[in-house]
Amino acid sequence: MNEPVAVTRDGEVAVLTFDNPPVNALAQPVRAALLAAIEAQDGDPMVRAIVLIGAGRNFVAGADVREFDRPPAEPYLPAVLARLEACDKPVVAALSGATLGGGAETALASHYRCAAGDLQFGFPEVSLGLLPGAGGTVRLPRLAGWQAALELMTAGRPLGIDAAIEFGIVDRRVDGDLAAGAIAWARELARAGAPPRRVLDLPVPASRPAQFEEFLRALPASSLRLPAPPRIVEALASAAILPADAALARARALFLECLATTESRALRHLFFAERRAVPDAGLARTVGQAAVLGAGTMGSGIAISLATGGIPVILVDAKQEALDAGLARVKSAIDAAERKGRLDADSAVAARGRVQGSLTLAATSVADLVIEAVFENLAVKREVFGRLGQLCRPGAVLATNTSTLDVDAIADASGRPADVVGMHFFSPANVMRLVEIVRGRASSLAAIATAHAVSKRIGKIGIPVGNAFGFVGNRMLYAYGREKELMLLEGARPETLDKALVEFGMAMGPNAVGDLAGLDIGFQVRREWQQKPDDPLFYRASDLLAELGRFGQKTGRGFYRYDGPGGERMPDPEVTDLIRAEAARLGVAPRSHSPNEIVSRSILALINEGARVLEEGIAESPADIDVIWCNGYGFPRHRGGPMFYADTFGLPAVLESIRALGREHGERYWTPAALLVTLAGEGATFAGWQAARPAQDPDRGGDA
Ligand code: 3H9
Repeated sequence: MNEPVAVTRDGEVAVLTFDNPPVNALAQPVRAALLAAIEAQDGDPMVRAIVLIGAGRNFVAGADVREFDRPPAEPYLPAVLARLEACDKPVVAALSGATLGGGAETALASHYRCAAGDLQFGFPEVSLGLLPGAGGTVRLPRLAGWQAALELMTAGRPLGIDAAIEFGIVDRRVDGDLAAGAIAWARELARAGAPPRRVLDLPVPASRPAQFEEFLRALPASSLRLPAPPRIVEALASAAILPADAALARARALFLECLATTESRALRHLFFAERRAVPDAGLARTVGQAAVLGAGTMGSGIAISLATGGIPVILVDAKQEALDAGLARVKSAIDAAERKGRLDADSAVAARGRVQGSLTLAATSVADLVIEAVFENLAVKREVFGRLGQLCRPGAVLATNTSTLDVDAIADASGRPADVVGMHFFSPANVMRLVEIVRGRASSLAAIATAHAVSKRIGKIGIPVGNAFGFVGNRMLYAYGREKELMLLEGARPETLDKALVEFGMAMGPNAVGDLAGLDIGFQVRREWQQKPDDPLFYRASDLLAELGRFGQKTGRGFYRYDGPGGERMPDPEVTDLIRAEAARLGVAPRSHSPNEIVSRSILALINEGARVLEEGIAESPADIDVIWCNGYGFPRHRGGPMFYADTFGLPAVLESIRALGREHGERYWTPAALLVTLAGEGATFAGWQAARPAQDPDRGGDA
């Protein structure tokens, strides 16, 4: 095994190289080795300057997040960085790639900073429910000022090299070999007798006392509900008035407070759940050319993702008009990404160059991966796959983007079902990161691995799911939505339901989501759904509005109306009247609902269905369900996803609440899932159940 901090010498310059793959995280052995190396080099009379650098692409991506769930182990990072800063010889940090969190703090505790062009410097702690806990809140403002520190640390977005230089964080850019450039500069500094330039010795920039209060008030309500953003502001406000030592201690205390919160545990859970390894990665086939069938919103969204992710794509549609519109959507999305700085000019040119259009299905014959995104109808999809089976070259992976149809029935029509998988993207596909990867009965391991590898390559999170109605996400959505539909019939207003669930943390209320997606879409799905519950109340409110042509935003009316001057969403009393009359016709007695009841019924329905999906093996793990719901359906990340949330709530309490709902509303929808009953009886959790299971070997069928 490599030394976690390798020490080499280049004349009078000692070079300390972080070497802890994959991202040089500051795990305990790295901290211990850094401390020992600094002490040794500081005491060595032959050494006149020190360079810190990372092995591989990154300097240091931060603290080792895995350690946050274990008892703390010395030496702690703040103490190590204090020793680094106290070093009597100039320390030059040579930054590259991910220089994040504790890595950025290590850079700030160094005396001089140079960087390569690929630098990503920032403080992503906020996305883990944390604040910079090793001096970042005290050191950064001394270089970059208060406003920059407030913005960088509450947003968590990293800076590139130009901005880092502009903010005074990085002193110089090194083109060419970073180590050589840093060593030459360190030698220059040593020979010129340059002193250590300690950031903590720099003057504290002026601040207005109200500045922090104003910044806090301007943060979105969703940030203020989280533990970290207000504490980040508090740590910075303390740094503006307290002596450095006291400010460091205050920041550390706030960091430890954040670390202990359920919200931070939830965010850390998602961090690892979202970085699931690609299954059978070695079997993935090379994809040099893709094709997308159907140039509608979904198809063009997928084409944008492929093109910006580096995969050439042919967008195919039978109609010239639809193809032109699709290609225009692709171009305008890439232009917008360039305008907003999400793509640099060269990458935007390259992405535009990767997209071609075609009016003929035969164009798919050159593709290694075909993703079908045509009309959601089994007969149409089977016909398309029949032709793809003939046209596509052997080994090409054929993916369907169906959201509810039977992947096996589609695969069988191709005549080569081993090559077929589902890739269920979420709309807008160029924005949403989730892809459910559906294994059909005959899908080969290679086809599944290819779908996962492509998802990762284009920056998406691919989650494996089984082939059952609605897969994981939409199946659970039906349980969640069922309750709000019943509450609508019981007299709850759409806006009241939405408000309660948004306050719980959902990105949007379910009625607003329905209007955005189009109520006609679900209506159509339910018409074709063979095993739909035989219940006249099931989704009756949505179906009624769809029958009346109120499809949502696209028709200006749905659960809300959108016909004001700015097209903004407004409550519509007419909807309440319509649903009330329908409820009376169906004999549903009106009642009132507290926000608490709205949230309980919706979220408990979701959890109970999640437990069923697990017990049936449709989802491989509770963590997969959490990733699906947080990335595809706007479940609040700080609650960790429905199954993590159930664990924090306590499964016995979840079970008892479901039973209580059963007593009140009948057991038709409120029979607890068997898995939930078992786990609650054992005092166990979903996470514990997962950890105790043998490695998954789902029946994936097919050959490799
Ligand atoms: C912090 O620093 C607190 C401080 O204030 C100090 C307080 C005292 N720890 O994302 P990838 C693993 S908080 C442990 O797929 P990419 C990851 O799990 C920390 N492991 O690669 C995966 O493992 P595996 C602040 C980590 O190239 C592998 O590395 N820092 C960590 O797409 C590859 O990850 C952050 O929040 C970590 N810190 O992206 C940075 N980071 O191979 C978080 C990664 O077993 N990291 N791993 O599946 C990132 O943003 C991205 O990983 C990065 C690379 C941009 C670095």
